[in-house]
Amino acid sequence: MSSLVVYGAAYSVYVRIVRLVLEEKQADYLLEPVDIFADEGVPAGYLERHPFGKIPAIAHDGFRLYETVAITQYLDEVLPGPALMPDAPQARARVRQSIAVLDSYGYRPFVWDLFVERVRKPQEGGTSDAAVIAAGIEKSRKCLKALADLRDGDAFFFGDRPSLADCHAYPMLRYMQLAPEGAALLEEAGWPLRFLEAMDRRPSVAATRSPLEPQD
Ligand SMILES: N[C@@H](CCC(=O)N[C@@H](CS)C(=O)NCC(=O)O)C(=O)O
Repeated sequence: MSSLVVYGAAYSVYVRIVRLVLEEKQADYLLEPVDIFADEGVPAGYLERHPFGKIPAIAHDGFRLYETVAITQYLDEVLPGPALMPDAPQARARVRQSIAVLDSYGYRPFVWDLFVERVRKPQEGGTSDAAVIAAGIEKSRKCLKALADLRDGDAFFFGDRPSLADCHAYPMLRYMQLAPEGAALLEEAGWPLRFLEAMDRRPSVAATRSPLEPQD
C-alpha cells in the first residue's frame, strides 16, 4: 500500500486545493500538521521539504514535492479515480490557464484583500483597511470576469464534472464569500454562486472544511 503525506494546515487555501484533489480521487492520505504562522516561525526541519517555507508539501512513497500546481497534476496522473484533467489539449490548456489566473490575479484580492482584511483582521483584534478592501474589490471583479470568459461549464469550470481548475478555485472563492463585499461580487458575477453550490454538494468539500469557516 502506498503512503501519502500532506504537510500543512487545514486553514490553508493551497493545502485545501491538494486535499480536494485527494478526496475527489478517494485517496488515503495523512495530513501532517505544519503551522507556518506559528509564533516560533516555520517549524525546524520543514525547510528541507519546502525551501520557501510555504504549505503544502507532500511525500508520496518517499517522493517529495512542493508547489501546488506540480502536486495536483502529479496526483491526478499517478492516482486512480476520476481524471481531473480533460483529454483535449485545448481544454487542458484552459484548465491550466484558469489555475494560473487564480494564482496570479485571484488569490491576493480574493483571500487577502477581502477575506483576511474584512473578516480575519477584526477577529484578531485589528482594524480593516477600507482602501485595501476597495482596491481588492476592483481587482477581484476583473479576475472574476476573466475567469467567466475562460469557463465553458454551467456550474463547474469545464463540462459537467470537477477538474483541477474547480479544486483550485473553490478554497479561494469560499473564503471570499465570507466577506460581505466578496459575497456581493460573487452574486454580481452570477456564475460563482452556481459553482460554489455545486461544489458544496461534494463530499470532498465537506471532508476538507476549513476551521476558519462558520461551523454549523
Ligand atoms: N506557490 C505556493 C503558494 C503556497 C502558499 O502561499 N501557501 C500559503 C498558505 S495558503 C503559505 O504557506 N503562506 C505562508 C507565507 O506566505 O509565509 C504553492 O502553490 O504551493
